[in-house]
Amino acid sequence: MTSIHILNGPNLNLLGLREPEIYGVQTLADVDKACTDLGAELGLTTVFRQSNHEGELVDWVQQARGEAFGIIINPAAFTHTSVALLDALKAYDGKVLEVHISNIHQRESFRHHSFISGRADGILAGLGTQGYLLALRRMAELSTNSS
Ligand code: CA2
Repeated sequence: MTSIHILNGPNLNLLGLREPEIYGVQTLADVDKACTDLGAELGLTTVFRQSNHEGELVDWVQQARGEAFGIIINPAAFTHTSVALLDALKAYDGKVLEVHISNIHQRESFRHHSFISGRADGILAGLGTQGYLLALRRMAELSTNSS
């Protein structure tokens, strides 16, 4: 089975518990379950992880080498700060899709720049948690058609 690793950055463990006006009411566990269910329909296995620690996310990106067809990543605040995560993703040879629940371009100017986008094969922002599912559908498409 094709494996997709879904990585989530700092504070996303609070999803659904705080700031529902920005991030919605679904918890990260809800998103994990929705991804597992859709993945099963699409013939993909999903590994869903969250960390508040930059180094741990870097380790997980490195671990995905040779294990995962693709990485779906919401780097959260590390989007705007992390060259380390960018470098790890550049060393990864599979597909990378960057997801943001909110539309980062409609928010404060410091959220407008992403270090990750230069490596991402696609970017989804402002689609709520549905962005994860759309990214998964895109991974299914890429794994069968490669374009
Ligand atoms: O829109 C997104 O998905 C973000 O990646 C979320 C990050 C933010 O720093 C990015 O600019 C955009 C923040 C994740 C924190 O998530 C929370 C969820 C609920 C309550 C508090 C934080």
